[in-house]
Amino acid sequence: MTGALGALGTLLGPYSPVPDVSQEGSRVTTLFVYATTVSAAVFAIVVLSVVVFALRGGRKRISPRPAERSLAAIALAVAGATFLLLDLPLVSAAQKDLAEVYGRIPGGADVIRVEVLAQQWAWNFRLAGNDGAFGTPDDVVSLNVLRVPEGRPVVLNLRSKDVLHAFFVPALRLKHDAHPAGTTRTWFAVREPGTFEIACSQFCGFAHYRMRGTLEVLPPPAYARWLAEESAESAFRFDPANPAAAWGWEFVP
Ligand SMILES: [Cu+2]
Repeated sequence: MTGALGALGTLLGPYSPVPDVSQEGSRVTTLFVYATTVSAAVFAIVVLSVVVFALRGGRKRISPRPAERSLAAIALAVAGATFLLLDLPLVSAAQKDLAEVYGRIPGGADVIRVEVLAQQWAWNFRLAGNDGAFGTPDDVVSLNVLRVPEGRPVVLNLRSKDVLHAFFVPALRLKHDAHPAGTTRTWFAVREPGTFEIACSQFCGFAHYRMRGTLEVLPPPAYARWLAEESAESAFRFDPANPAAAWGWEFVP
């Protein structure tokens, strides 16, 4: 959303129960706050009209025709206002956000690439190691913990081993499906170091509530050090006979 409205998310993001720490998440906060505020206003107008007409009709016994006409006029005004103030701005803002951010996956040397394999009920993460290629012994694989550097774009490839899951990081205002029929893609960038919750937002079986992970955002030098050490360690420990080491795919850029 542009202009003053666009500042809504930036203004209110830090005061949300889960503060927004992502580069583009304020766009989602803006849409959410705007939709909630306008819907609440429309709801109040509708309830107020119903109450006023009920009281007036009961007291004065006015003839039904003018009352019907007034009600129809109010209904038309509310519907028109909803369309002009809620639907149109939301659709156009969402289209703009899609075109500018969510529909455009960043590329280039700066990008951190991660393969995410969801399963009942855990998250598997794979980073290309020191050689920069996926499917090699120095890949860094982790369970339920994703480490990324602050400030750099992180592109995810998501798949599922079994049923539909959804990768959800409330602090990033990011939610994306992972399904077993193919690869889905999304991206994010985090503005500050810290530890944030990863959840599954798609009901995926009886232990769905336990499908949680942690996003650890490190300052870039600490991340580079950690990746280099972990990658060397992975190459050292690599066991080709272990089938758990073999998941992964050709990264879809
Ligand atoms: Cu799940």
